[in-house]
Amino acid sequence: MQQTYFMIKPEIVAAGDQKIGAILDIVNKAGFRITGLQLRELDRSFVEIFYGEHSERPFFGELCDYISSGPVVTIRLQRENAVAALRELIGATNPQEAAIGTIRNLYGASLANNAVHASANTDDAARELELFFG
Ligand code: FUP
Repeated sequence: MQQTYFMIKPEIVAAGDQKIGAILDIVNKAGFRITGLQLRELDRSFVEIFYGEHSERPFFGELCDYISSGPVVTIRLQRENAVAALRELIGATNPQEAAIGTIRNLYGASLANNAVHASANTDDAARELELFFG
């Protein structure tokens, strides 16, 4: 059974519990089991490590400011083929390009505020799970 890292971003948490519940329901109905979950505020320096692969990109500063701007929900998920299945369930990075019914299509506001994060591949999943869950 594979594990992956999933995160609900600050604007969704700030909007209230209903959206968190709705997103977790989608994930649950897709056959994922939640094996770890925390509501956390992330230090900017921690976010810089998490998004380290983007450190040279022009949006890096705003991305780190945003993710450290308020509480996020950090989640460990388990399922067969979890990494690829969760990426499909969340949809494209830009909500305007995300397939109908995906989480980013339903809850994402913009490229910068795209509701959720999911590990991009199995190496990232291992690194991100270690970072958040040890
Ligand atoms: P994803 O793996 O789908 O989360 O996408 P990326 O790793 O490419 O990007 C990480 C985050 O950076 C995205 F969730 C949103 C943000 N981003 C921007 O704000 N501007 C961009 O041009 C690209 C990404």
